[in-house]
Parts: sequence; structure tokens; C-alpha cells
Amino acid sequence: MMMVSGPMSSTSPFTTLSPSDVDAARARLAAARRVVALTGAGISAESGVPTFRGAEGLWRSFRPEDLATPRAFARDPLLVWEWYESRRRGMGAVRPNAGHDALVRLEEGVPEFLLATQNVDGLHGLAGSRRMVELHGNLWRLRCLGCGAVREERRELTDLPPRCTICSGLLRPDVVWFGEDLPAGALDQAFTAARAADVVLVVGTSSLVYPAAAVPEAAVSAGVFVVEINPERTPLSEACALSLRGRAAEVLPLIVGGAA
Ligand code: BV8
Ligand code: ZN
Repeated sequence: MMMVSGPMSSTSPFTTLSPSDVDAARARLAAARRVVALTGAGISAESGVPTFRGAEGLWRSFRPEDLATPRAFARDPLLVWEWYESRRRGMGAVRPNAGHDALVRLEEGVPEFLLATQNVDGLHGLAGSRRMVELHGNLWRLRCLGCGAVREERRELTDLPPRCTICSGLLRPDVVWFGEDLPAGALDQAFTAARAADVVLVVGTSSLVYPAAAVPEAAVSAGVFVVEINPERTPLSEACALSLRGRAAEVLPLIVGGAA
């Protein structure tokens, strides 16, 4: 169901999707040669992956910021692994949605494209995105604290905390924890591409976690046309050329086009 803004809608301007803004975004994308998309948990919400904000983000009353840290892992690796294994189990059967698929079509349609995601759920990769950087890692990969080996592991982890098959060192999820640096190459790639883009899409993120949230800010400062897609306002909304009030799986197919 598409909500309309403007004189005929009685609801507040912040919760409606403006058709003229949708047209403007579609026209900008159609003319663009260089596009960057930054995504957050919101794009996976319609696939059934809980976001981080509010009650959804809590686990056994722990906030993500409490568990996703090197200190929490050092203090209690079993507790942190139980959290990650519960998220892996929760994501085992989820599938990409129309929002993920639209970004794959967009990637195929523009000469220069980069998808920078904060999501560790691997759904963009599953959808077929290729020109992509995972700024915060991926929870289907395990990294050894002993020998540094990294391997993909989608099977259920029965024996927690898991151990390395090479050196029997302790394994951790190959994600970026709070207080840890992002993969340098990935972050630089995102900043460089965002500053040089014709259009930057910011999809399903509360724009509160840094330095990822600084990427669209850098694009705005470079005069790039930044389009936000989020059913709610964020600290970035004011600075965007367009802030489309809607859900990713609804709005992205509208502005990317080409949906079968
Ligand atoms: C670092 C992986 C150097 C692990 C994650 C500057 C200012 C303030 C603080 C800092 C700063 N610089 C650094 C910090 C500290 C910190 C930080 O930003 N803290 C925040 C909380 C204030 N940053 C760091 O620690 C970073 N490292 O800076 O290292 C350093 C080193 C030492 C000391 C200082 C600095 C590392 C950050 C990465 C942490 N790892 N994930 C895991 O997943 O377990 S972050 C994790 O949370 C996600 O990856 C994501 O980034 C973030 C959640 O944000 P979102 O994805 O946006 O999700 P959220 O739920 O918040 O919002 C969802 C949105 O979607 C909402 O707006 C909602 O309205 C919308 N939505 C809902 N449904 C839909 C939708 N949108 C569209 N469609 C829908 N259907
Ligand atoms: Zn090892």
C-alpha cells in the first residue's frame, strides 16, 4: 500500500512517501553513472532479521553495545557466542527481499557502483550483490584468535565457544566490535566512492554508528545528491536532498525500476 504525502493526505508529513520525491529519485538514478548505496539493518527487517534499535535489539536484556565488544568476549566468550549463535540460528532460513534484489539490478545498470553495508547477515551477497564491502564483517565467517585463519561456517555451532581446527585457538565471529577499527580498505573505498558519486542511497540505517554514519555526511559535504530511505526520520534526514519515508522493499523497486 503506497502512502501519499501533500495536501490530500491528513497524516503528518514525516510518515508519508511523496510521489514527486519518488519520481525525482528515479530520474536522478536513471541519469547517474556513479552510485553508492549504504545500508543498515532496516533493509533486512522485511526479511525477518531484527534491527538493533528498541526492544528488538535486546538479547536477554543485553544491549548490542554490551555484547559486541572485545572486553565482553574476553570476559565471557561463551555468553557472547551464545548471542551470536542465537542470531545465526535466527538468520538461517531468512531470504533476501525486494529491497536487496533492487540493489542488485541497480548494480547491473550503472557503470560505477559500490554497496557498503553495515549488515553482518550476508543477505546482500545471497541476493547477488558483487561490488560490495561489508564494513562491519559477516557473522557466517569465523576468525581464529590464535593463527588468524578465517573461514566461512554456515552450519550450526553445537560446541561453544568454537575452536580452530588448525591451532585449536579460540574462534570469534568475523565481525567488527565496538571500539574496533573497521577493515581499512573497505572504509576508504566507501568514503572515496561516496564523495565521487552522482547519487548516494542511504537505506535502512539510523545513522548513529560511526564511522559508517560519516560516509553519507562526507558525500553531503562534497555536494553529492544523497537520498535517504527510512520509514522514520534520522539525524541525517535534514541534510539529504531527498528523504523518502517508506520501507526499503517498497521504495527501492519504485526508484530503481526494472522489477519483473
Ligand atoms: C571505531 C557488527 C575506532 C557486530 C556493529 C563518533 C561519535 C560517537 C561514537 C563513536 C564515534 N566514533 C566511534 C564511536 C564509537 C562507536 C559508535 O559509533 N557508537 C555509537 C553506538 C554511538 N563506533 C565504534 O566503536 C566503531 N569502531 O570507531 O573504532 C575507535 C577505536 C577505539 C575507540 C574509539 C574509536 C565500530 C562500530 C561497529 C560496531 N559493530 N555491528 C554485530 O553486528 O554484532 S554496529 C551494528 O549496529 C550494525 O552493524 C550497525 O552498524 C549498527 C546498527 O545500526 P543500523 O544498521 O542503522 O540499525 P538500527 O537498528 O540502529 O536502525 C535501523 C533503521 O532502519 C532505523 O532507522 C529504522 O527506522 C529503519 N527501518 C526499519 N525498518 C525498515 C527501515 N528502513 C527501511 N525499510 C524498513 N523496512
Ligand atoms: Zn587457529
